[in-house]
Amino acid sequence: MNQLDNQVFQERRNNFLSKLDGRAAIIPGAKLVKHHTDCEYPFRQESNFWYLTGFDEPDAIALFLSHKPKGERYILFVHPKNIESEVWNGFRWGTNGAEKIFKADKSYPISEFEKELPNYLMGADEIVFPVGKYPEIEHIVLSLWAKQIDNYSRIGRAPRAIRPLGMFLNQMRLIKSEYEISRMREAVLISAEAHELVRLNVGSKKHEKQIQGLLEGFFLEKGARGPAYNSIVASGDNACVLHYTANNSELKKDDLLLVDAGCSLQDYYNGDITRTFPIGGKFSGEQRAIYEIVLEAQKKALRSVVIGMSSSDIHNEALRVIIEGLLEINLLRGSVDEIIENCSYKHFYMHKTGHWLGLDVHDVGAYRLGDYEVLLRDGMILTVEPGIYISDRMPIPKGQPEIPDRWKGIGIRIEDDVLVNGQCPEILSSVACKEIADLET
Ligand SMILES: [Mn+2]
Repeated sequence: MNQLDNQVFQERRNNFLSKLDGRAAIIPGAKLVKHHTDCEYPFRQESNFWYLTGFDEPDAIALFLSHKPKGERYILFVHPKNIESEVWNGFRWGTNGAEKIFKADKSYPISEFEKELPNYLMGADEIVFPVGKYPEIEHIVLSLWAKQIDNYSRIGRAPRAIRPLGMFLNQMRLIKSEYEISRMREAVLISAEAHELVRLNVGSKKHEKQIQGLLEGFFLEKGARGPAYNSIVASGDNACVLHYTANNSELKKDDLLLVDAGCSLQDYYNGDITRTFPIGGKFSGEQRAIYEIVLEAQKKALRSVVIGMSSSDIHNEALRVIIEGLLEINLLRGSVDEIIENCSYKHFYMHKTGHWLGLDVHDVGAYRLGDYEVLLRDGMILTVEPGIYISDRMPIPKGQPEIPDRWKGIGIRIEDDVLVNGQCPEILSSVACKEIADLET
């Protein structure tokens, strides 16, 4: 780990520890997940654990102890050095590396977690732990806590509650630092370049899988870990399946191709971009009409990514344009307000217009706090991704017209990644073309 990265993680830990204010946090890292028999999926560190440690090995556990004096606040439990295991499965940092390179105040082998935990929890006001996700660790934490509560009547001190981690970390992760913004720029740029590569080479490809290969090969070539999520390569009617990841159809030149894909960097920052374009290089009249509506909706929504607006403001901007557009071509009937009121647009547009983006593709952070909308602030990064999907899978809402066949099988989404920057939203994914003139050949 280089000095800059070390400083970044150190600052996050200091900030987190000050928010803990007398509490002890127990944060497990990710485990390897079995794919089949003795083969595993590629390791993916848990995002909160990564955010605070930068430590990329499985099964580790971090303690953050804001009630302890300096020099005893950051504890890492890791796999110890073991030459035989390392010959089979690769290098480990061990407890020495955890202390020297990753700056833990103290590190132990994972097997000592249960033995060491009581000392470290002693004196904490509350415990911060992600309940319900790590049964083996939770069992240890809860039985220890039960003992401490039993002792309360004798010694007058025990953690009084267990609180969720998100209360202390989500807000920090939601606002991206300059360092994180630069990492996000890189993740999104590689993702956008991959979309360009796909569009420019679609003519020589015959199958959705080949497009997936092109995208994901490019991610690896650029030094990313791979796709941030299962790439969606959806031609024709497949695009009306929102999470279509089978990618097993042949490409037809009269169809549109919807590609929703982004890369994940070595340090897990993610891009998430969608483009839709005609495979044969020319939109049909119907495809063009729908594309124009989605593009206009997306541009309107993008303009509202400014300080003080909320996610639902952005959604409503896009939604109105989509409904107006569909009214104009007689795919909807009624007034805009009435259609919004009774949700009779949802057979065409059934998702929201975006989400936070960062270390998680659907990044942490609330969109509402009870009755209040979370308002945009500088340093937030979100996607803006309206779409229209015309298929006969969904029932037609009461009072709405039947869909003529010529419209069916058109699925279009346009998704950019945007940094909130005062009154001037910065579109990080603008390298990927979306104007009709650029998509037609
Ligand atoms: Mn998205």
